[in-house]
Parts: sequence; C-alpha cells; structure tokens
Amino acid sequence: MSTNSHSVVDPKISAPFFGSDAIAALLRSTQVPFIAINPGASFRGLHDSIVNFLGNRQPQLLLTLHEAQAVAIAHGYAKVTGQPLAVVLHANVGLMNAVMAIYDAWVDRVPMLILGATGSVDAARRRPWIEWIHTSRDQAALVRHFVKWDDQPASLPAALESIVRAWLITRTAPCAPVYICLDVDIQEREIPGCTEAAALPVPLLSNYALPTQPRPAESDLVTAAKLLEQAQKPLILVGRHLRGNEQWSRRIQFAEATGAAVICDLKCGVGFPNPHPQFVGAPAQYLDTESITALDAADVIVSLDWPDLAGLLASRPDQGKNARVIVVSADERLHNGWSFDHFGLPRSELRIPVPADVLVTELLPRLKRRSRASWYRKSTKPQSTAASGPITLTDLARAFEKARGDELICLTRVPFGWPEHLTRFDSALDCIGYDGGGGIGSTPGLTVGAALALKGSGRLPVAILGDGDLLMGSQALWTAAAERLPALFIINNNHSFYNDVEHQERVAARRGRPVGNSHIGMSISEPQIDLPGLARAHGLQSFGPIKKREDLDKSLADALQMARQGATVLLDVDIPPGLPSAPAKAN
Ligand SMILES: Cc1ncc(C[n+]2csc(CCOP(=O)(O)OP(=O)(O)O)c2C)c(N)n1
Ligand SMILES: [Mg+2]
Repeated sequence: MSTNSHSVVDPKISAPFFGSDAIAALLRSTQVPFIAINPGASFRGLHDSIVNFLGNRQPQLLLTLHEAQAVAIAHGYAKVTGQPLAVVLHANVGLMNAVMAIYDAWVDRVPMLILGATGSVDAARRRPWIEWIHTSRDQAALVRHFVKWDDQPASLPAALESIVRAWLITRTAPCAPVYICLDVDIQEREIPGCTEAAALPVPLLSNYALPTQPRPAESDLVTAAKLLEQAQKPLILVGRHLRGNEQWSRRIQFAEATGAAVICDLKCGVGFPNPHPQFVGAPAQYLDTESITALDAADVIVSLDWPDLAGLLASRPDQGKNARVIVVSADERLHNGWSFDHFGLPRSELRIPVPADVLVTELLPRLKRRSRASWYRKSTKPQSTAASGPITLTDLARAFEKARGDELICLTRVPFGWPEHLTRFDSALDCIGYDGGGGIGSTPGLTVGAALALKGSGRLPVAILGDGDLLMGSQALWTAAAERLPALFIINNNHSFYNDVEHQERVAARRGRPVGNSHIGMSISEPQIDLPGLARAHGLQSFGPIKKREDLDKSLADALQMARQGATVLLDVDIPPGLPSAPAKAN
C-alpha cells in the first residue's frame, strides 16, 4: 500500500507515534466531520489520538449518552447528506447497546463507518477482569446479519486497509453500515522507527477509487421507454431515493414526460412534491383510498426502489397480474438469508438493477416527449373544520402548516396517524422518512443527526413524534443541546404506546374478550412523565403541556421562532388517543 506524506497532524506532537495515530490520520483523510461516541477503554488509544494528535478537529468527537444514539445520529446525518459519519463503539457492551440502531440503519440503506474495539485479543496481554469480560470471540457476529461488511484486522497495516475498504463499501450503492473491530493492542502499540508524523504509514485514499455507479443496459432503456410510451395509465412509485435538488427535479421531469401518476412511500421520505397535480393522494405510510384507486387502475408501474413492491401489488384486485411492472432497484446486492427486508418477490416484466435515480437520469433523454398529459385527476380533499374539544392530530397538522409559513423545514418524522394531506412537501429535504427498521426510539437520534447536517443551512429539522418514541430515545436530546443544534421536537403526547392498544383491542374483540383492558401494559399515565421537564433537564428549551386548541397556534409559533434562533426546543402537545384523526392502522 502506498503511503501518504501528509501534513495533517498537530506539529506539536512528536515521536513516539502509535497505531491509533495512523488510524486517526486516515480518518481525517476521509474528511468525515464527526465521530459519534460514548467513551470506553477499549478505544482509549484512538480516543487519545483524535483528541491529542488531531486536536479534536476534522473529525471531532461527538459525545452521546448512549451507543444507540451515536448510531441513530449518524443515521440521521446520512439521510440528509447521503454521506457517512463515523461511530466508535466500546467493546462488546457498546456494540450490544447499538444493535437495534444498526439494524434500523441497515434497513434504511444508509452509509455509516462503525469502528468497534476489543480488549486485547492476545490473552497474555489482557488486563485482569474487565478486559476479559469485554473481549469476545468474533464480536461482529452480533451484527453480521445487518452490516454490509465487517472485519477484525490483526495488525496495523491490515487495520488501515480494512478501514479504506470499509469506507469504499459503505458508500457504494446500495449503501449500508460497515463494522471494523480494532484490537486495543493495534491501537496502542508504538510504530517502530516512525520519527515524524509525516512518515506515518497512512494509505492515500486517492489510490482507492470508489466504484463507478452501474448503468442500465441500453436494451433495458429502450424497453422501458417503449413500455412507458405505450402506457395508458402509467404509475411511478417513489421509494428509496437520493435527496439532492437535481434528482428531485429529474423525478418531476420524468413524471411530466410520461404523464404518470406518482405515489410516494412516506417511510422513504417524500421524493416528489405533493402540490404537483400528478401526485396521488397523500405520501402515507399506508396507501390512502385515492392512491389505491390509482394503483388499481395503472397499466404500467415503474417501481423506483419501492421497498415492499410485492406487498403493494398484492393489494390490487388482480394481484398486479395485469400490470406491466418495471422494477428499478439495486437492492438485491444486499439481500442475505437472515433478514426478510427484501420482502416478497414482485412480478416484473423488466428488472433494472441500478439505483433508481441513476435510471431516471439515463431514461429521461430516451423519452420521446418532454411532456404528456396525465391521466390522473387529483381530487380535492374535503377540509373538515375544527370541532371543539381536545386537540387532535388534524388540529396539530393544520396549526403546524400555518406556523411553518414559507421557512424551510425538514420533517424527520410524522407520527402514526398524521393527516399527511394537510402537510406541504415541496422540496427534496422536506421529509426524510422513517427509520428503516421500525425500531421505536429512533426519532430523537435521527433528528439530532439531521440537525447536525443542517446546522447553518437555514433549514430547520422538525420531528413530530410519539411520546413513546421520545422516551425510548431521549438520551439523544443532550447531544443536540451540547452542540447547540437548532431543532424542534413536537410531541404527540397520548400518554401511551398507543399503537399497540389497537392491536390488543383487535385480539380481544376477535376472541370475544373485554376490549376495555387494552390500555393495560400500554398506558404511560400513572405517573405521567413531565416531558418538558425531561427536555429541560437535558438542556433544551421547552413548552407545554399544551392541552387546549386555542393555545396551539401561539405555542407553535413561539417554539418555531426559538428553534430558528438556534435553540433545541421541545413542545409537548396533549393529544388524547382514539379521536378521529388518531392512528387508524397499527404496525
Ligand atoms: C424497539 C421497539 N419496541 C417496540 C415496538 C412496538 N411498537 C410499535 S409502535 C409502538 C408505540 C409507540 O408509541 P408512541 O411513539 O408513543 O406512538 P403512539 O402509538 O402512541 O402514537 C410500539 C411500542 C417497536 N416498533 N420497536
Ligand atoms: Mg404515544
């Protein structure tokens, strides 16, 4: 491996140099801006190198209160930027804490460089007690089913090469986290004969090219263009997508050139503007009736990396048999035998194995027309007026829409049952979707990661999340306050893990048992948790609980203003469950 004669390190630090100094210098050359951590002695060597050798800049340590939050923050950052952050996890225990968040990131197909560490692999060098319980054989086995690649290198040169390889693999589509476990000895061993920082054996990243994107075959482009040309009722399904402005405009051009109706999967974010006349229904987690009608009518369906296409097609009366389906996805490159996140196998006439946005770019110039009248007519939703009584999600959605005005926001979550048709999504980062793996407790960390990426951009991250989701991931709040990240958390507080109440009701009803017991083991009301107090304890500004409709507009306006001025803010809104706009579906 050729080495880097770099001047990236603090000149005040002189020999001796250690393995972790070379690792830290390599991390700097990736230009990853932050390394999210919770500290631990298994990576004390690397920690020292980042703080004292690199001067804790480029990259900078980002302290989190829990490893799951370190990973969730990297996840949120990657959703906004498309780029990986680094995370370092302490030994087997830190990795165990992070497991669900890694699974979420895997299912969401985001890049992430996860470094782990272990007590000395060489038993003769292990410290008594703690290094024995924090050393496991094959630590990566805990997460191997849902990382794209892992390694536990046995020497410094091998460790450096592994990090370079991991850096390439995680950023190659389809993206997913990678995990490299660094033995404490590799980090702490002195590099013999290295007398100056410039002589550290750091591989030069420019010698390791990122693979170029696969391109669609010419014949596939011709067939796809022909199918779309012949279609009477084409439908585009926008699933996993990139969030750049260029990709956003190309998707609009694609819909306009084909006259297709467009449906978005909210779980992947909103990749097409919902005010557009070709946008069907609402960008919901589950299809609304309007989207189902369009789906049933479509004769050619282009799936732009829609995650559960087979499930969607099965909902048509003909199970999709009469539709000509073009599947655009490179996702099968990640599928393995453990996770069923590949979903059912959809019927398809044409399967184009490239990332969806690559296909759109390549297909656009092949389409004969620049615009074609759309077969789809949007219906105007009846706008019910607010009734009196307690606050509903509909009230919150309306008030939020009014309060946000024309300022840029990035919705990092909307809660179960959110009336999506009341929310405007009209730019590429307006909504980044869900957490991939459906692991509750993800939203606080994801939002902090998004806030890290958006700081200074003029776009405010806003999470509208359940109280359960907040309480499971509340440790992330402190990192936002510590880093002075502008963000707004609006809590849909139903004092319950309410989604599961509906499950229990259904089971009890099916069995002829009392449905009235469905709150048992669900409700978080005795004692009630003081969420504004919890937020304040973590260094946030907070408002609420807001219980009356008439207080909603002002509290939202105040909270948004405070967040736009730079604060991390939590607004607690009391929304009793079971009202008309509360969750209709349970997952
Ligand atoms: C880690 C994890 N534990 C449990 C669940 C099951 N679960 C799905 S939704 C939900 C309730 C979430 O509560 P909250 O965020 O308050 O939303 P609500 O349903 O009350 O609107 C639970 C517990 C899950 N998805 N993930
Ligand atoms: Mg709840």
